[in-house]
Amino acid sequence: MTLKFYADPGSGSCRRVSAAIKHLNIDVEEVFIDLLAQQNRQQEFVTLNPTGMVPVLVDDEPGRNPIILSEAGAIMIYLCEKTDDTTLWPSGVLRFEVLKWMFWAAEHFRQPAPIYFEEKVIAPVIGAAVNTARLAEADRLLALHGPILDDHLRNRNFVVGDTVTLADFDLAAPLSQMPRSHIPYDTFPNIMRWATGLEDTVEAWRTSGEALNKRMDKALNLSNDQGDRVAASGL
Ligand SMILES: N[C@@H](CCC(=O)N[C@@H](CS)C(=O)NCC(=O)O)C(=O)O
Repeated sequence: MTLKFYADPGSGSCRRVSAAIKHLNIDVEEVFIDLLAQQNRQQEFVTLNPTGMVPVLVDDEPGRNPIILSEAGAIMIYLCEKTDDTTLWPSGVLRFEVLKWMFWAAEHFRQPAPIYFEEKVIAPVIGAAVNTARLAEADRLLALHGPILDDHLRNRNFVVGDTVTLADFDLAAPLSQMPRSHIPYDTFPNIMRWATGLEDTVEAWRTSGEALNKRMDKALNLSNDQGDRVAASGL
């Protein structure tokens, strides 16, 4: 096996990659990086990714130096190119549409989700006061960017074209922690219809979501001192 996928299944960013791996039916060796145990801070992992963040992919083919990639978007594109996929990563002008939405997801749409997660999930676990100013900023960002995606999805089941692409995974990932963070995406009916449709029709997306929920349920069922580890983990 040449591909090693370093991930914690509780992470929405890892979910984007694991859904792509499953959808493309790629054989990888999964290496569990337990964020609760701070394995992402151990030297061996930081050597792979100096940011100390999952996911990471290592492609170690004989006869050349290993390719080490972090950033879920880059990893997903790499895997599509490696397998000559043109479904998740379509060719021609659609590819640039996909790329546009992936950049927009990273720079705009995904921004409020970690704030909600930290303030609504982590803060209560560690007994910290909720930072209402941060939540207000998250609400402002959601009110700014949510309508853009909601309008785009008005008559669509997928973000680009008529089938699932990497743009869907990148944009749907921040909804992954919604059962816990209660970020109010449900004020956007087209976003909710599209997200529900993805869960219902894209098996790889559904199963990666089930794995995430299972991991999070276990992670949050913790005693208080372990709660500090959740906070430090950045899950
Ligand atoms: N920009 C990165 C973000 C990855 C990320 O935020 N990973 C989180 C888990 S969702 C992580 O590893 N956090 C650990 C930490 O911050 O210590 C990507 O798109 O892959």
